[in-house]
Amino acid sequence: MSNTASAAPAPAPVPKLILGPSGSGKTSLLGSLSPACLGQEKKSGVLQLRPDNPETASLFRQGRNLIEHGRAPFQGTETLTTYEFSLSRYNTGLNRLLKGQETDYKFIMPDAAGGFVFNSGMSESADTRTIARYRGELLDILTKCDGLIICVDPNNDRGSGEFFVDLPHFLDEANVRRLNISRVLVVLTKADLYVVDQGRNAERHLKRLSPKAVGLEAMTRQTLAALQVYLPKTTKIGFCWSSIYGFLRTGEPNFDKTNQGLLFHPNSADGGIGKSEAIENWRPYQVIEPFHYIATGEVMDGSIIEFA
Ligand SMILES: Nc1nc2c(ncn2[C@@H]2O[C@H](COP(=O)(O)OP(=O)(O)O)[C@@H](O)[C@H]2O)c(=O)[nH]1
Ligand SMILES: [Mg+2]
Repeated sequence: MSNTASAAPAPAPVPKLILGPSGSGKTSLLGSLSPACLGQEKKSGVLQLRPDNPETASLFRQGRNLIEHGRAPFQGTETLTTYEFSLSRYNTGLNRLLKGQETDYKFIMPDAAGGFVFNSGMSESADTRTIARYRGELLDILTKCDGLIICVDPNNDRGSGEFFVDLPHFLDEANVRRLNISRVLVVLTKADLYVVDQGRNAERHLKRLSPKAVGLEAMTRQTLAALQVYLPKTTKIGFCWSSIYGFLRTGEPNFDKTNQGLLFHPNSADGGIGKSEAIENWRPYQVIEPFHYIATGEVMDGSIIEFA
């Protein structure tokens, strides 16, 4: 065989990791990425989403029902689940010359009930062996990954604290000195809820609120500094808003506080609206952008404020 060299498999892509306190909206964000990608081909250019394990395939299937049912149908995970998926981009222009026809980006998201990931969240129902294995896997991904998304719910001023104390603790206990992460993105989830009192002004109001200022307050500047100890000086840190429900064209959140779901959808109590109208109405706010940024380093539509 003369061309064995060219037939060698491409090296496995370095993973990107998604973390965040329990209840911060990780599963919802990932579940809604699937319908968001389907509906926004033009916006994302040529990004394609692929589940890499059965759990993720199932989550993506549930995600495609989001509009039909009007709410994120993602139950809290009872067990430790690791979601794995890939985003691939068909390169055009200069990128195509430099990187070839397609680039694959691999993402991993550990998810579990009750925080779990670190000491303070440990569930009493899980056995120590499971916890040890899980922590080992997490450490392995943390030390390998080159991009990190941290989900933070800015509406919850109590929930995130422990997580941000525990993450540096975890690294310290494991004797980690430096992570090889080139980009960290703090995603402020449930943005619709943060401005829900603004009515039709909500989307406009949100655009004026700095995700960096709100993000630093939510996670505190000190905990960011504690994390930065483990990051190279060159690591870029970004902040962005995100909402899986998004905003109607009138500017108000497409979120019904009473029913905890979309304002209008085919199965709503008042008889609902047609599916195509519901799809037309559903404009998730910056759901693709965080993943696109962590994968490529490119900021779509000014969605992300970079810090470092
Ligand atoms: N209003 C609103 N609620 C959200 C959004 N994303 C998630 N939620 C809700 O927040 C809760 C926790 O979300 P979940 O994805 O389970 O968080 P996880 O524990 O980090 O995986 C659920 O009740 C979701 O429906 C959002 O963009 N807007
Ligand atoms: Mg979850």
